[in-house]
Amino acid sequence: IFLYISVCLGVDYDLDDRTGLGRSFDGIGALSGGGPKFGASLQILKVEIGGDAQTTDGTEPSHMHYEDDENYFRGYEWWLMREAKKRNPNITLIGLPWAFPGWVGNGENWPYSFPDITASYVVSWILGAKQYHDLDIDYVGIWNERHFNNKYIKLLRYTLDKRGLERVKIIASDNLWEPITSVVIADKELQDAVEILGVHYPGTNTVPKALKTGKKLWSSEDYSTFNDNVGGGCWARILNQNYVNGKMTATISWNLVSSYYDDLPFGRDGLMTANEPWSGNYVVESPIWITAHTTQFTEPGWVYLQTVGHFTHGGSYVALTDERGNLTIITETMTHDHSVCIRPPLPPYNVTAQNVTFHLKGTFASVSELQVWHSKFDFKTNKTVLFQNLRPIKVIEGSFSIELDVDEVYTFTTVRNGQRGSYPDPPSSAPFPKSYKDDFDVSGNPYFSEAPNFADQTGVFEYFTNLTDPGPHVSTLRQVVTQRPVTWVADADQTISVIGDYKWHDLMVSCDIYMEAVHTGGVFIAVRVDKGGGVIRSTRGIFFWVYADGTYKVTNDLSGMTVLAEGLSGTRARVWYKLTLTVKGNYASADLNGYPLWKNAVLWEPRHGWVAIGTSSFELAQFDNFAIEALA
Ligand code: 147
Repeated sequence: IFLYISVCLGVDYDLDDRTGLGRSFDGIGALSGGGPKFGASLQILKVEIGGDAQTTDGTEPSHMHYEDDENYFRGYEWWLMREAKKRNPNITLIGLPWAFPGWVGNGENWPYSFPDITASYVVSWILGAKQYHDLDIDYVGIWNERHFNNKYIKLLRYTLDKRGLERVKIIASDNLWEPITSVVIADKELQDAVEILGVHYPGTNTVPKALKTGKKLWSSEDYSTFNDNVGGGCWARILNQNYVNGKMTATISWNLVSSYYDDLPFGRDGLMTANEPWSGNYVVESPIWITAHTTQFTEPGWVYLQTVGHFTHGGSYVALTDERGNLTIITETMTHDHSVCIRPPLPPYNVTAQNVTFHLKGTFASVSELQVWHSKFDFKTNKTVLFQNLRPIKVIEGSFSIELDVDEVYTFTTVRNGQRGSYPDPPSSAPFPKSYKDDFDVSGNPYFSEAPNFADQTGVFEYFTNLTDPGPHVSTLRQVVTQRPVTWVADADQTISVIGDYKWHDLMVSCDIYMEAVHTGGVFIAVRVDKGGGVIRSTRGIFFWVYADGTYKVTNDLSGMTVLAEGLSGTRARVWYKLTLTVKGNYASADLNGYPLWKNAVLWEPRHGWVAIGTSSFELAQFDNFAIEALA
């Protein structure tokens, strides 16, 4: 009877500002978009400060490959930030390094031995953003999920101030709550240098000490969950509960868009998917619409009410105000199994259907009507609805009731300009073309420094113009990293960029190659390449190498441990050669400049994988007239 009454009559929840407000909201964002009142309407864009090293699904180029080098037009992040600002001029921008070029570490795999060099390197990136792209970076981090260093953080603050960048604030330390929290508490100077305590995958919780610092608390990286409807559920739960449980006022998704090959690590762990540049197909997944439930009806600078919390029968609610009478309430009733994120483990809990009554008090007592937006995940049938505009709800004498089912998200808001937006259907999905060519001939200043569809896994491959070469190889692709970077994970000792369809097994690949390292140079083309990302060192495949010492090799792995064949090739540096590798079933063969060099190498594993190009060490080398004919 009690249960019956509680379900029937519901439970009451006050939304009240008379006893003061909660923390100021800083936004919802994603790593590496925007758009006021359209789709996800992101409020924060966080990007990697490229460090020439592997950082999960590939490498991103540094603005300073070498000590005497500066270029603020590499990679895709500048373009991305500019496009984001066009859509939302107020979007908050954050930069964070995962890795650093080798010279920053001066030979050590460590960025803090010469902290002044590291600080000036990072500040250069912020200055370049302004000078070349008119982008104001708002926040900068230390070293993603790696050690921080007191002296470095203070020096970074000092260097920013000295260069007129007082407005750029520091986030630390993009790892766990500790040790940064204790160190900040113990060191007054560090306290002044750090603006935000940014933590990764906090599982919606904080620690008492972090609250005691009085700093803003952010979930500066979160989500990383496969973007199906359970991923949407994860995102809905943490967006609310990161504040309710952990007083975190910003949540940033790793990642923004899954625009990398599905078979690289953490495939489809983005808010949406767009990973077929050859077809143009993309999929707007549920996390986009879950984001909109908050972002379309709030702005950074709005303030959470203190009266936020958990519903009696599971789920949570938050409420925010602009302190000028507007009110936005977001509820979520995600069940455990439909909202598990990649990490940390989610302790069991129960959610059931329930009737809730909100009482609007204080400033909000006079609200008479609220706009209603609704999502409901249906895991049994295909009746999931996402971000639907329902009829406004009347608020009678400051109160309204709503029947909440499980796995639902509602927004109740005084903000009237939310919109689902519309867009034409994307092109259909299609496999990577079986016949593919790139001569890397890009006229003028190409918009991107990297060639389409190539995904660098160690080293950086860039468009290059041979100013002194009158011949056919004026425009090439060049591997440019010449020293092992200060790494984030274990990059290979070789450089490698992958391309194509992971399912390919029988194919012919050809490429013109040019070694620049005299005597020590080496380059390869490869097929059936089976791994990328953080495990790149153990990648296997069929690798055809030629060396500047006049030899060739066929190996079964990138590291060259398993040699299938070797011999003399007569190859040397500073001469162009055409390499052709053909693999069918259990046999491989290769041509050099159109003449057979070796044949009938016997292959067992891997059975399929990407195509790749690369070099035998961190060395300069060029590639041209790349071509694939996939047979199956
Ligand atoms: C994070 C990284 O910061 C991201 O670049 C990306 O790699 C992301 C993928 O989920 O993961 O790093 C973590 C890797 C492992 C754990 C936590 C964060 N972990 O095992 O707890």
